[in-house]
Amino acid sequence: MTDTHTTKRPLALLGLGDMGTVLARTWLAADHPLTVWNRTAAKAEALAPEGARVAATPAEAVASAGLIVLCLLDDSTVGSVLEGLDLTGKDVVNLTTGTPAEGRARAAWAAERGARFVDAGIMGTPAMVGAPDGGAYVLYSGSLPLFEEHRATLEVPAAARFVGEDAGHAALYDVALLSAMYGLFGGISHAFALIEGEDVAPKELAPLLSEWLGAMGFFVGSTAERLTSRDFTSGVVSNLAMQVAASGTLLRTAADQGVSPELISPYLDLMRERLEADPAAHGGEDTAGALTLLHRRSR
Ligand code: FVH
Repeated sequence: MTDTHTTKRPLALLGLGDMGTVLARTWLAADHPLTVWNRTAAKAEALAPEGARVAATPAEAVASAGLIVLCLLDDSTVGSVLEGLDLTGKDVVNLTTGTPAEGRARAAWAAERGARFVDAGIMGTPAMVGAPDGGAYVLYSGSLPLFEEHRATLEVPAAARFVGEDAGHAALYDVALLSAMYGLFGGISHAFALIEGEDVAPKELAPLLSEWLGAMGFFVGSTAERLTSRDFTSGVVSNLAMQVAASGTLLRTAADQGVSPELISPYLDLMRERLEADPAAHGGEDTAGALTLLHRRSR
């Protein structure tokens, strides 16, 4: 049976932290029958006036519905909260952030207990979830039948994107996106550090920085194409040799401004290493070629 807004089946939500509470409120506002449980009971009881049924224990919450949604601190908390409960015939959706390995292990764990399982990664903050045009979305992977059956319910708080039947893939995409975000935050932080102490207000740099980062967004698609083709040289406009030479300017400016290069030097070092390995072969490449060194380092 496909879930629609006219057949709102009950769901249970375990975990009412900042994110879980917002999720609960969006389902309640959309008139979904909702049972909630939280370790700190006051957070669950606060939702009763909005229509939530409050479960005294995780077992009571799990028994109340076929769809069980988890939004807990981490994977070990999921394991401890669900320990010993009867999950036979349940559909478990895990919105708790974890690693791909944890997602796969939790899927196997759920299957052993007779449950269907989907792991998920929430791409958004609590303020973005449930807000019209808030921009949040949730990555899902694992049981496609579960996802399709409950899609309408899952789309109430935020848009849903199914990324495959490997239960580890939602976490993989999630961590990839978050990792890119922190690289971006690092570069932005370095840029603002450079102007500190100068007669430049952060608000003067900010619009130029936003515009520049937007213009550099092409690197996402071009890198994907180069990794697919393994062609790092065709159509290169700013080659590795030039960029390594220019990186000296970045490092000297950081030194002159009294700013540690620690947030940008790892990528600059990687470019230099790629070039120095074989200047003739790699000097004409796009910088995307440098990332081929990363896997070797982690092994
Ligand atoms: N908040 C955010 O911006 C991000 C957005 C992206 C996704 N993350 C992940 O979502 C999960 C929940 O995040 P949260 O923001 O709700 O986190 P907290 O407010 O810290 O709430 C944690 C809940 O977990 C419960 N909990 C913690 N430890 C235990 C335990 N040992 N046994 C039972 N429950 C536990 C906690 O209960 P309480 O402290 O209220 O009693 C909260 O319900 C998370 O994976 C993020 O990475 C959020």
